[in-house]
Amino acid sequence: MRKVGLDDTIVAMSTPVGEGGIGIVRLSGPKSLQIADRIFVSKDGGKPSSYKTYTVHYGHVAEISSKLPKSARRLPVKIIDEVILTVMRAPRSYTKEDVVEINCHGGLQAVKKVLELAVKNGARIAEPGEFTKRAFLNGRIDLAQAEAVLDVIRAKTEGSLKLAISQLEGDLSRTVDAIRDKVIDIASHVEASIDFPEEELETAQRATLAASTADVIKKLRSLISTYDHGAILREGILAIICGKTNVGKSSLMNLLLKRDRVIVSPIPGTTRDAVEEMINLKGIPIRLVDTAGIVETKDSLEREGIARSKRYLALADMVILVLDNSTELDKADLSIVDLVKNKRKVVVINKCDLARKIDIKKVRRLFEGEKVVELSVSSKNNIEALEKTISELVWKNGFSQGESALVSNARHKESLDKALANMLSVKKAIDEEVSPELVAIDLKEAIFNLGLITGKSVADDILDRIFEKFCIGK
Ligand SMILES: Nc1nc2c(ncn2[C@@H]2O[C@H](COP(=O)(O)OP(=O)(O)OP(=O)(O)O)[C@@H](O)[C@H]2O)c(=O)[nH]1
Ligand SMILES: [Mg+2]
Repeated sequence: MRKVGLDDTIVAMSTPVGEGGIGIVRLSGPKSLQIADRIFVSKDGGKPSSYKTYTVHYGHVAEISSKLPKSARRLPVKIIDEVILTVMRAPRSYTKEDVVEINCHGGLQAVKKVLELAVKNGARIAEPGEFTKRAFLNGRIDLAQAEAVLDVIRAKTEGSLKLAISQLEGDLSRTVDAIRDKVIDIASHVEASIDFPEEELETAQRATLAASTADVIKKLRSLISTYDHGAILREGILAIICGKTNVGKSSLMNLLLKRDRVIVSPIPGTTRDAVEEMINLKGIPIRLVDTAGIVETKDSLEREGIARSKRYLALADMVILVLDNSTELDKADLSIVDLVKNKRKVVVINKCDLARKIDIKKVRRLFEGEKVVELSVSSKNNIEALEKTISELVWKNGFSQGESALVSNARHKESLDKALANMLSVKKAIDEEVSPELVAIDLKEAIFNLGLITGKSVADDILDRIFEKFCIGK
């Protein structure tokens, strides 16, 4: 991302590219109202720069002749679109700057023309995420909240949305800042003993510091432990349906997707390529992958498909291993059992509507301690049990959302891990009665690392990396 200041006025299309009911062009910056004056002709005769904040006005975006005297009623030379214009004055706007939003008719051409006209009159096309970046730089939201904006946009399930909104509201930031304040408090005591050497850390003081440090460590550990859940809600999990050919993997994929996405047929080797789709299973975003049945084959196409299945398996967070109730367990089944040995998995015995040939006792022995669900995709029997089992496996340590702040972003987790390492080293130094100078260094680092999360300490390149993931216009 280009280095940009806050002194210019940016413009972007804030709705997705394409046809829609409306298309919104958003301006933000010190010249937003002036630029709007130059491109908007209202029905009420007023000018955007004279409008009150949070007011909505009907009119036209048009090329306006600059030759007319200022006092004359401005006449459009060329009308571009019929629009609704909203004014949100600084500091009560998304960016804390003067913001003008123009609701155009939702065709690409109209929006493009309005954008061009705004640029011609002094605005600059915004970088991805620049509106949100300004909201951060102008102090309306902190960095973790800015990142949550993107999570809200990308939320895959209700659970992901709830988490993102909670972070946008500042729940995580408050928790992190509270821990950071505690570390600052510890650091101030340690610094005092450096500045006044006669106040060398006494035993009693050492004990208090050790206790506060232990408390911070406990809080950090507890926050870090929420990452497993948080990351699942934010990123989803990768679940792979695997098994030998013809056991009903694609049929199961279609059933869980609730639509006929993949081809199902009685011919073994139907699925040649891995097919990935997102599902929402009891609020868990799952990237579900149907794979080619794994068998020994001389067919080169099928072999490539199987190689793909194996690559996917290596990445899987969870495996749904499908066996066929109506056939005996054979070498093909057993070779896959071996492949998924160390994976978190659910074993599905499909086609339970047909006469049993599979040795169920042997299956249970093979997968001792793991979940085995008997079902029939054809008769939709016991599917609810499968969904429940998958959900229990995902939340294997039990989980009820909403009780505390959750960490879901890998960047936040990394900073918390570093801060924890710093604090463990502080604890060790206090216990070993190391000089306060050394303790102070680790404390400073912990404060820095915690500050990275909310953006209290942050480098430009980190900012750039965060905001370039955003869409233009946000
Ligand atoms: N009776 C019965 N037949 C089923 C059931 N599930 C799937 N089938 C049938 O089994 C055959 C194979 O199903 P698919 O879903 O294509 O199997 P697959 O595992 O994806 O097969 P490959 O892609 O070839 O590896 C089809 O004829 C399905 O209609 C079931 O629960 N009961
Ligand atoms: Mg298939």
